[in-house]
Amino acid sequence: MFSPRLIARLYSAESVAVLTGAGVSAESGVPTFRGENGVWKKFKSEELANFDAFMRNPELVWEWYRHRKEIIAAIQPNAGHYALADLEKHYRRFSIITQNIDNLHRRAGSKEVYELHGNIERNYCISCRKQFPNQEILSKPGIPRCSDCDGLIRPDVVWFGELLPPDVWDAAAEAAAHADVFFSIGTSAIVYPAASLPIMAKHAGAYLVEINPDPTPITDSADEFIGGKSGEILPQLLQEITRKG
Ligand code: BV8
Ligand code: ZN
Repeated sequence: MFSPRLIARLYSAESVAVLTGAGVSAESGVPTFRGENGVWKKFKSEELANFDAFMRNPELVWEWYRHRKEIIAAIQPNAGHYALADLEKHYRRFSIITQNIDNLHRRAGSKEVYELHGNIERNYCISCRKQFPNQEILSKPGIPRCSDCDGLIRPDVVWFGELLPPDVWDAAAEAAAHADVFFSIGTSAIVYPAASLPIMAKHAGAYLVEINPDPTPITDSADEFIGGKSGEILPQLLQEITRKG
């Protein structure tokens, strides 16, 4: 399943970076965005994941996020998350750059995690930016309002048309630029600027590996494409590396 080239590269690598998308959490039961049962299917993304939609219809956007917060509160990391957390221990530098907002990498034990699109367990007031954890706002129905200034509370995620957190983006871009091996796992590679990271890494000299059941727009640029589910492939990769290690 893994080429001798990849194993040799992983064996000699100092620095590894991994971009993950919704596919890595699919086997935990988190619906992806663009799959057949994707969350975008019921709603169109422009109706939900952008600030104007939120200001126009906070009720609908909060209904969607309450639904997703409930799903995410009830699930566990899968074997793919745990394999990535174990792989981290074998490298001087191992960065997880995730588009996912479900916090599953950290819950699986990964330490260096860059959340490009925020975290659904965090919320903040749009007027005074006071932070609110889920348990504080999910207990009450309707649109959550700030206890200090009565401002609208929003999920701490990056919506379309919004800038990614500059410090997180800078750290992710730096990790991609210095990776000996860069993995793109479980992402359709169509949301920017996240989708530019695999190509940035390859141009900087990384060996680019894609893990996905289906090809994506970056598959042709990858040095290696491993077709299949991350929850099945990653534990086998860990076994291969630790066997040799
Ligand atoms: C910005 C957070 C700039 C909220 C999300 C036209 C061209 C190019 C770009 C643009 C354009 N028009 C607009 C843009 C920019 C836009 C963009 O890229 N749009 C796309 C759709 C074209 N980007 C932005 O707006 C970004 N901001 O650019 O700001 C700017 C500049 C100046 C001033 C102001 C601003 C912000 C983007 C972030 C949006 N937020 N989510 C939330 O989650 O509620 S995006 C959303 O999509 C999620 O974060 C998700 O992670 C992300 C990417 O989706 P994927 O993770 O890839 O998931 P998907 O379902 O698509 O794919 C799953 C994959 O897994 C599939 O390939 C499947 O085969 C695979 N899979 C399935 N099962 C498994 C599996 N793989 C492995 N194992 C399995 N078991
Ligand atoms: Zn406030």
